[in-house]
Amino acid sequence: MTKSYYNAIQCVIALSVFLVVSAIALYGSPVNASIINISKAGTENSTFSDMINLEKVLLQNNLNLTSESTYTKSLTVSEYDKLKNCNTETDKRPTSIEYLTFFNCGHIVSNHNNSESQTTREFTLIVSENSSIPIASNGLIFSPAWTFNGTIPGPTMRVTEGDIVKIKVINPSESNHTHSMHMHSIHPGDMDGVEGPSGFIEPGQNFTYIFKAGPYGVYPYHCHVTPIDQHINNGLYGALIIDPKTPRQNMSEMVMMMNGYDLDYEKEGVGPSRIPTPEEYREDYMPQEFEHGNEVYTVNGKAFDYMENPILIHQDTNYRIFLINMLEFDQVNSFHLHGNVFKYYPSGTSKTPSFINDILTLGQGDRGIVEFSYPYTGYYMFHSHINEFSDLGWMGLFKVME
Ligand SMILES: [Cu+2]
Repeated sequence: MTKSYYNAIQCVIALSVFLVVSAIALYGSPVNASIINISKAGTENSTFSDMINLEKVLLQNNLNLTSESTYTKSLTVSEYDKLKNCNTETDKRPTSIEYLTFFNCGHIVSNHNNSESQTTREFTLIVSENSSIPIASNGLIFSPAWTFNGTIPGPTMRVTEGDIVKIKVINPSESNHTHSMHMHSIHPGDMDGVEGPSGFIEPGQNFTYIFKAGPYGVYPYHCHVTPIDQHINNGLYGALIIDPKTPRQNMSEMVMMMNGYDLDYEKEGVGPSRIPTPEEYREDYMPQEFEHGNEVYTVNGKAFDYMENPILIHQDTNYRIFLINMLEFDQVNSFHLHGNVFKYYPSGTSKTPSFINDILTLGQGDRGIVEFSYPYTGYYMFHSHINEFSDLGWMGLFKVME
């Protein structure tokens, strides 16, 4: 890390300490404010300063984590959604800070058939090819970005295993390209976003993807129209969380989507999206070498966002990260947590961790669940251990308080 960054960190720390002290003086102990009843999660008004937005968000949502909660009675859909911190403002476009804890659980339609109840969750994703996305605090704007619902990454859709999921993807008539949505997880081929109508939503058209959610886990979704690297680089992707019917251990949860931006993709040329023909090969002609590469790397869309706005968490408290790698052009990405180790659940498809580590290396599209608790207070970095990526934006800070 460069000296200027250490200086920046010191400034951030000094400013944050000042804000915290001021907030405590004004509003009382943040520790007391953070302990709220599970049944009130997501509805309690924060008593913390608005100046530290993320702290407010996390304090609002911090559940009582002193017990190792297990669930013996079955929860209603609305109880479970409250526990999962589902945001009711499904039309809202979260900022990159809000994105961390912003779960869109869709519009719920419940059907009761005798003793069986079936939950259907409906989502709408509207494509834009003309979005402007702030990707760094220095004023850098990614434009024109292609987005689902106006943000990069697109909305985090959160459902429960067994739910019927309906995702309507609208490609407006102003678009110049065909798009689609391909989500990982189990579903029929005609809902896969590749072949047939699900794979080619032309401008002015829409398609509704319908599937029964399963298995539980954490998945990416993204446009699957060729050249896919262009459609992904421009921003058409997001996270899909399928929760188990019986909840995981209760803890505060975050989404971290690792991505990058090739800012001059169009100038460098679109592709490659095909192999050479036999004639081209015989004539010693090979398609142009494309040198696509990212100039900016982030977690959740904006470079250095969580360095400039450290994420407040508490000592001896459990946290869960749904971590997804949507980086294009680089073979791998990594996640390293300072001063700690974490449990890792590949793809989140098991409740038993596969290993305990302080670093995780993921290929394109790979993802999983990270869980940890800090025994000591202090500031701790999390970042790609590929230091080029860190220097170009992919680093953040946890501020661990008592
Ligand atoms: Cu597309």
